[in-house]
Amino acid sequence: PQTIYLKDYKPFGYVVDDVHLTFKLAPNSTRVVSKITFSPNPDATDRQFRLHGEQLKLISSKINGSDVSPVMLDDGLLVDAPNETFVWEAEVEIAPEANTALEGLYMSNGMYCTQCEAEGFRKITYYPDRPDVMSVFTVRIESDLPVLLSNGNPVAQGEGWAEWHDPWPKPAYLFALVAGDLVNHPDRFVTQSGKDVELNIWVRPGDENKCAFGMEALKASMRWDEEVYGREYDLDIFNIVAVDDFNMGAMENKGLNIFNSSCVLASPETSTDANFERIEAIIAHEYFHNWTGNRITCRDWFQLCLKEGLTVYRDSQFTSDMRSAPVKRISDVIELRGRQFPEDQGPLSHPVRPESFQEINNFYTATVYEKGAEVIGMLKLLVGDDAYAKALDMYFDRHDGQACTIEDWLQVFEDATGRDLSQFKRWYSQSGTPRLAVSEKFEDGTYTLTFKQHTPPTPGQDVKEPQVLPIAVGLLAQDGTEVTPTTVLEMTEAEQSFEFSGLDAKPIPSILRGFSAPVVLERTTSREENLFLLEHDTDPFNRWEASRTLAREGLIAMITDGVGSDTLWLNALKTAVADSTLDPAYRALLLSLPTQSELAQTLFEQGVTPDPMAIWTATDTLREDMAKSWADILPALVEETKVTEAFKPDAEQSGKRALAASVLAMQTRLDGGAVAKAQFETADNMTLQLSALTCLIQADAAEDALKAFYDQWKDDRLVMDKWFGLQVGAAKPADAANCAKALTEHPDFDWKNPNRFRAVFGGLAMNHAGFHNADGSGYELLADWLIKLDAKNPQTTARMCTAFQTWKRYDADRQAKMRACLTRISETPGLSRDTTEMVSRLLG
Ligand code: B3K
Ligand code: ZN
Repeated sequence: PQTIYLKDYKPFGYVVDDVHLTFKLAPNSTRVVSKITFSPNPDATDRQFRLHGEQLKLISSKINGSDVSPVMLDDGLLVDAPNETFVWEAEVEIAPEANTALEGLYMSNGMYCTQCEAEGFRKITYYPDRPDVMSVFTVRIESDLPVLLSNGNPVAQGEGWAEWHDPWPKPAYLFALVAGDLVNHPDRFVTQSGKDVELNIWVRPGDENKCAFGMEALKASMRWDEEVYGREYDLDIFNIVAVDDFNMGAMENKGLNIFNSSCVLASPETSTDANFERIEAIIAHEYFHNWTGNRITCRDWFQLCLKEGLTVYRDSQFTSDMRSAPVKRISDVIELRGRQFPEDQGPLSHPVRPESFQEINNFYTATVYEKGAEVIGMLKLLVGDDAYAKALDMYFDRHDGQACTIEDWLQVFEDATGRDLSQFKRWYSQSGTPRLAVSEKFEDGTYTLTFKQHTPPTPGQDVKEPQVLPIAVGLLAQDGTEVTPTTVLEMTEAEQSFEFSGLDAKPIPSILRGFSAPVVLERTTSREENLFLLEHDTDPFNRWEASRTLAREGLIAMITDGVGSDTLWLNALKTAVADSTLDPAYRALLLSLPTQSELAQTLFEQGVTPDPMAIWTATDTLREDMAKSWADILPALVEETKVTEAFKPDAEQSGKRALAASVLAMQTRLDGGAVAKAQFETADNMTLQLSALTCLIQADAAEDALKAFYDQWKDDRLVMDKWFGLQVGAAKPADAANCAKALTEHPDFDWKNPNRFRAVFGGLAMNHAGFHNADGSGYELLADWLIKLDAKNPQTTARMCTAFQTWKRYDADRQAKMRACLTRISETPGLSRDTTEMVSRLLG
């Protein structure tokens, strides 16, 4: 496969003045007629007229009304074109029903829909399918289906057809079309300047009772973007469509967002609190793209973080405002460490702005998204809130309607603040997670913190330069009072010291408050100091971090030295968890343990080969000890977390249920599942039902409940995804692969549906000790199915190959087994470009 480089960027030889598309829909023979006006691009030197196109049957092509005979290429066509404005017309035939890759125009349960980002439009018609080519689109859809949707505003419709016009110039990746037998959940929104916008969520008949929450989230997002960023919606109508077969979460097509049904449909009976929160965030994310992504888009795909990092940052701000800011921050850091750190520390490591790729779909990663958002958070911390607001206003002002780069983005900050951001820019170009070592000194009333930063080599980058690190620090006195409130230290050197003078006694530092930079803090803090911070830190993040560190260190000691649970920590944590003045959601996070994968990574970094089974056992032992030693506080926690009002998926109730779920897990260890069984039987919402079922599975007492759950929910696809996923995810290590295998033989295992495939195999990959079971059965099963899926759906296959990204952490035997699986995948005849690239990077 061909490698594309950032440094090779060249503008297209022509600009597109307008696009007219007519779709004559038919499952196996859809005709797409295009009429596009091109003019020479004054900014380009190369006037080659080459259009992208894949899997298209060209019926006819004309320039200025005369037939032309293009040179047909593997990935498009080439024609002699005039060096002046001209009209290109083409008719192509495509087969949506045969499209199992779910990219381009495809069918899902009788409904037509599209997914064009990143390079799917070229499967719809011949076009310069690149984000810097922007145009106004007019679309005519001809079909007998009752609902026909595209971008922009509706222009006209009649029996069997509809026309849409999108006045905002956009790249082809934001094009969308939907046609189906759909019903809508309608609403309206009046923008801050008084414009009335029609809102709809379109779903399959039967799902209309699952739209209300998403609609509220949409309106809240629209209001929030006006209030916080001054961004108003810009069309007469905003449509959201739910589709069952979708490769990712959702897509921000202009005026017509398309969602994986799992990311928009919600009801108390079928969705957990976590589902509700995720849906709210994704609806916000896609909506926020209207400005950060659509009005201002990316020049090329290397700049993906320009829209994704910023939009993730914005959606996390939104969630912090809607719910609890500390809880959101901690959850984001758990995610970052769980998904981005392993990526950045393994063979798939790449910069936030990659410099080359073979298949761009492989770079919609935690690094581009989540680390990309962290970079913006650091920038805001460094320049301050006011300067951030000023820079953003300038960004929208200066670049509206353009396709931009990271250079444009940073320039705005330089112009707004007068700062030189050339060193900061390394965050976009250097891959890997910086490690930050700290030492301290106290002398004559002056406390000195000395930091050393170091980023280990990553693929293609052996040497790293120091990065700008905003390090938020607070100092506490021995009695727990704060002597120095949070101060942001700006580290720019490889090694740098910061002094705090005028202190009476040596303080206790609270370093990297709020996780102010995405680094690994290498500080051997004594157990006493962490216990102190767990009790006294005023920064909620670092208070949580202290407990997490104690948990991790305790578990590592149990694994490597065979010691018992850290009872001092368990007691301190018990006090915090019993403290009813603390937010229940926060307490639930306080008592969550580091993941087994995180423990494996820590051991690996300490030079110890992680044994997944030993990690599982230590975790299980600790949970057992926690349940036993906290038995006396459980009844009060049960009382405190009872929700008596009607179900609401808000921060308050979901926090209580989150804490209650942890309590139930402890109770189950003590009573074998009696309380969980009762809860399962009486639960009137999915959060309670599922937490009970999880406990029963872990107590080996779930046989009846699993059957009852199946009977109750067999007709609800999204709930059945949970049923599939939970069984594998919660299976005992030795059973996980067998469980997954048995489920693949279940009649409801529709493996071509990405949600169902991910339920089973995502569940397996997340079951650390199960996936890494010593006999290699987890690896083999996953490899078998990845090979099978690749022939149908390369994108989802390639993404799931990341299950192997940590293979170098483990012992020689496991490494050999994983390498053999990866090699077997790579040797599959006809393997997709997507999976080929992933496997070759993984094998390094
Ligand atoms: N921009 C889309 C993701 C497209 C993924 C293409 N493989 C959704 C989002 O980030 O909002
Ligand atoms: Zn996005």
